[in-house]
Amino acid sequence: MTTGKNLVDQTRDGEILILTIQNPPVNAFSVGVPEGLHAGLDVAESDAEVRAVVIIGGGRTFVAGADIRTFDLPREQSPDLRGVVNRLDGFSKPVVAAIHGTALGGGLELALACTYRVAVPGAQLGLPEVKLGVLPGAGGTQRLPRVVGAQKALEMMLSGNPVKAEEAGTLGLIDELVDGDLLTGAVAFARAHTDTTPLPRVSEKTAEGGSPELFAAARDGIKKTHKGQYSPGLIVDLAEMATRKPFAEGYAEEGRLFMQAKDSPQSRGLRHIFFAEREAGKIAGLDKNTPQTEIRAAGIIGAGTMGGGIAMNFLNVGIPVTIVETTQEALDRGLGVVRKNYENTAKKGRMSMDDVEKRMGMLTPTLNMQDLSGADIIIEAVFENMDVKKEIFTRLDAIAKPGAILASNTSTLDVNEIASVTKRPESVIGLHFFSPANVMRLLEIVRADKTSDSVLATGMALAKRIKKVGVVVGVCDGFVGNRMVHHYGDEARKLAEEGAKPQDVDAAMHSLGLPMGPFEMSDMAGLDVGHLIRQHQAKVAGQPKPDGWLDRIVEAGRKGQKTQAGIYNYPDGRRPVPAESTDELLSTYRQEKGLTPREVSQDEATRRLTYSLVNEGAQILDEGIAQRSSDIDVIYVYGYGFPAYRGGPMKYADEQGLGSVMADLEKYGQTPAPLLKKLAEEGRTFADWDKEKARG
Ligand code: 3H9
Repeated sequence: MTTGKNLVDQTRDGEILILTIQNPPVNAFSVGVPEGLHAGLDVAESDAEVRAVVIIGGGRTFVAGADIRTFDLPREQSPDLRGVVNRLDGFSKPVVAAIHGTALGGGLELALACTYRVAVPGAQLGLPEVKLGVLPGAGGTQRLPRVVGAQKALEMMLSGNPVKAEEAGTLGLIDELVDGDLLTGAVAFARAHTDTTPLPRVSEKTAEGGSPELFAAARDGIKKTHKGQYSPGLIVDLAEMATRKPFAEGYAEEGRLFMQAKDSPQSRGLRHIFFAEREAGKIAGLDKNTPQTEIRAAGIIGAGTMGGGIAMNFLNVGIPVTIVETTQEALDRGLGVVRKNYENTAKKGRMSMDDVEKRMGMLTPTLNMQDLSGADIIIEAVFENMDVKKEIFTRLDAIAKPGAILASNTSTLDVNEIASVTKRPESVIGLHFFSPANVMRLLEIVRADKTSDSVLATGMALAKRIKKVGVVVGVCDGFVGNRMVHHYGDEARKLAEEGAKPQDVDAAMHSLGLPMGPFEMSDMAGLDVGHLIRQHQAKVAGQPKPDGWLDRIVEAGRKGQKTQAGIYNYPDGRRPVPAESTDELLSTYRQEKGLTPREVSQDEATRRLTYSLVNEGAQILDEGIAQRSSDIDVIYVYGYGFPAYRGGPMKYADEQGLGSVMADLEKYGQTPAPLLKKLAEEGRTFADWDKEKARG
């Protein structure tokens, strides 16, 4: 396609032609890049004085990959990376790829088609396509095994993780590590190779180490690491071809399979999450230059599982933490757990014992809340009780220094009410971490009515700094994630009442790729929590004591995993085994309530459960509790195990078509939320709604 667009600068250093790709921020291979490279190669071909070419990225990086945004375009409008790669492979003069920042995906494929590669220390080289549900589609599956061997190539392509230039050097992936200025080094390297004949070509090499056992093990491995996913198997097949077939054959097959993978719903789901995660960091209506509080020291109230886990996030990035408890015993226990977590990581070889001590050395335990007076942010992480939280915030108001951020890790309570007991509600925010807080990447950032822009912006920046995915949510019972999960749990309970076995309800969600179904999740969280809430709500409303089948399970002393018995039995502590007692209890319950059990198909269970999430999600959007439907997807993928390759519940609904989602909701007796109904009737999607809202 000719667009007239050219994103590549041409300059000369004597007989070396320098092509600089200028497509900030990451020099993605967009329309205008191939045009510019071809124009440069035309010059190199026609000008006898040009003896070699250097391709380099302008700004902070080499090419970070094909432009993912163009994957939805028709083929003829897409930037033709394979065209450039083909030309480079047979090019008559040496071409040197000069790499800094990242050479990822199509970026590394571009470099692999060049004659030579040089890089600065610290540059990263990788083929992350698997993370987007595709496969390297511009020769990567055929060239990488020919350079680094089949085993390392499989490892890189299946993990998607890059290697640093230093390691790339030992693998033969780069020809020289450049100390000092990259362009100067690359030009010197090119100059030293102008007379080399014949020019080395990766496509002419043989891929080493491709034993049948290696590929059999890889096929076995991906069943666990990439369960239910489509592209990893194709990557293994193509890597095997690289070791067995002529280059041209494997390359042609790669091109065909790339298009197939790119057009799969799994890739659409993963691409959606890639952009959704980045979008979630943008807060509508907030100026980019909003001043932020510098976080140099943190305070945490509560050294339980949550408080300890939260502390670890700060310690991991070098922010010292003061942690407060009410008794020495609780403090010792909490610190013991943090230490043990770090020591376990050290045992696995992922950190040194020195690092363990360094981190523990930055954690100051205390029984005196007054010791929090120097903290820039204080996070309360005590149990969910409004009175206790209000008391803590009243005290904090008197202790915390002016400008300090006062955060609550509440998962359900009204942050406005908590803020109201302070004289500085603008400094109060909710930071809802997910358990285990040192592992789970999601952070719901709760914006209360009076939270200032600066505090909100600091909360989002802090999320990034402690390597979480922050999503802004509004105040309501359960915020976004738990509010939706509440409806999901209700639907699961109803399915069991209607006749489904709990393990079949869970299996329905496994079939969608979730590691846990709703009942396994309830058992893990503890059934007593919901039971206590229901009892409390009934008491407040003056209603009789709740007597659902889940209440009966708790009353029988089965609180979930922690008592080794809940909806399931846990003979080895962790693995759920269906419990006959639950079946009997359910059967008695149905009889008492006059419910006639019926067959519930897995398909019905999957739809009802998933759409209960979607329906509440639509309501949440309508109320402005979430900024965009893609934020809800990020929450469900990072906080609740919804498979990224399905794109999250809202994207999943878009893929099914909102008309069919609405029809199913009605068929199964749920009332579609007004927004869902409206979009369905107009033939639109949640993604359309997000776009429209972003336009204002
Ligand atoms: C591929 O190459 C297929 C080929 O094999 C075959 C083709 C035939 N495209 O992450 P950041 C945007 S598949 C379009 O915040 P960082 C990103 O959305 C591709 N846009 O920065 C964001 O936009 P905004 C294989 C892209 O410094 C902005 O750039 N490559 C792309 O934290 C900044 O990004 C990959 O999978 C792209 N490829 O991280 C690499 N990449 O400002 C994907 C980024 O509007 N990218 N953007 O929100 C990354 O992993 C990270 O972005 C990177 C920088 C590490 C590069």
